[in-house]
Amino acid sequence: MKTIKVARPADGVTLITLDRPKARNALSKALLIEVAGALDDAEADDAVRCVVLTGDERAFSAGADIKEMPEGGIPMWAEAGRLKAWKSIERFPKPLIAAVNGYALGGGCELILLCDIVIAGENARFGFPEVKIAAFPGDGGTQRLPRLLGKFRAMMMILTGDFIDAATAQDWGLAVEVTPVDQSVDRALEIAGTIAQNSPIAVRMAKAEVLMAFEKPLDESLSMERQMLLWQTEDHDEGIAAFIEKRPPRFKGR
Ligand code: CO8
Repeated sequence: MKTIKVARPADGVTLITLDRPKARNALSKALLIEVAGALDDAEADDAVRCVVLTGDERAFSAGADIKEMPEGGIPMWAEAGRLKAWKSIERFPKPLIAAVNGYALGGGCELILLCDIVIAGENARFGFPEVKIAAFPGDGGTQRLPRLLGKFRAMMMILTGDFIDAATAQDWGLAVEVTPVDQSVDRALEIAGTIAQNSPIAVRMAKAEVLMAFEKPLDESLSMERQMLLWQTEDHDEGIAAFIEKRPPRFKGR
């Protein structure tokens, strides 16, 4: 049975909806593999410029599927299928926008940390409750959260397991905007639509560059920025020509 829904609500935009409402969209292995597969499809399809990821109004995702956690043997985080799926999501090169309503916990929050823009519905609750089941974030949370929020806020969330609300998430920089619950997906789609108008190659390079800020020393990433040679793309020539001729650009992604 499918655990996600995939739609194309607007030109250039794919919408992936996590669809295990009865399990609060817990990240079963099957669901993670389906999300990774949908992103692989979106990557391969030149017509897709941006992807929005969402859950339902009660939960974006309540995290790793606790009912799939083994009592012994290979720990869940080291299982090959899950690891491959996480890697695929992590490496998705096009913009990924999260529209988050309800709970975004543990692995669900780690999934958000792999997104590029986060829109939160007013009822969103973000948290890392792993310590409450004698675990800790195992899909990047201990590393990405402090890079994003700083040490003290990350420690507060990870060590207490307490949730933060949408307003706090926005204040701390985990969400860029807060909307009424029934508008978060529409707002994310609107942003996706704006991104879809831009040159796909420039957007892709810009995403890669911004991510470097979290991964590489400044000298190295500044040098990479210069090396990207964006001005040699056909789209850049088209962008300049369109500006001078006062017409909309026709980007081809080359
Ligand atoms: N996994 C599996 N099932 C879940 C999960 C989950 N994470 N969360 C909720 N469910 C299920 C419940 O068991 C329940 O099922 P059933 O109806 O069959 O009893 C159903 O969803 C509805 O749940 P609730 O009745 O509890 O719904 P509420 O709306 O009252 O509460 C909460 C929602 C707050 C989300 C609550 O369900 C909860 O606290 N869930 C657990 C959240 C959590 O601890 N997440 C972190 C998981 S661990 C993780 O993500 C990373 C681990 C990495 C390393 C692991 C190494 C071992």
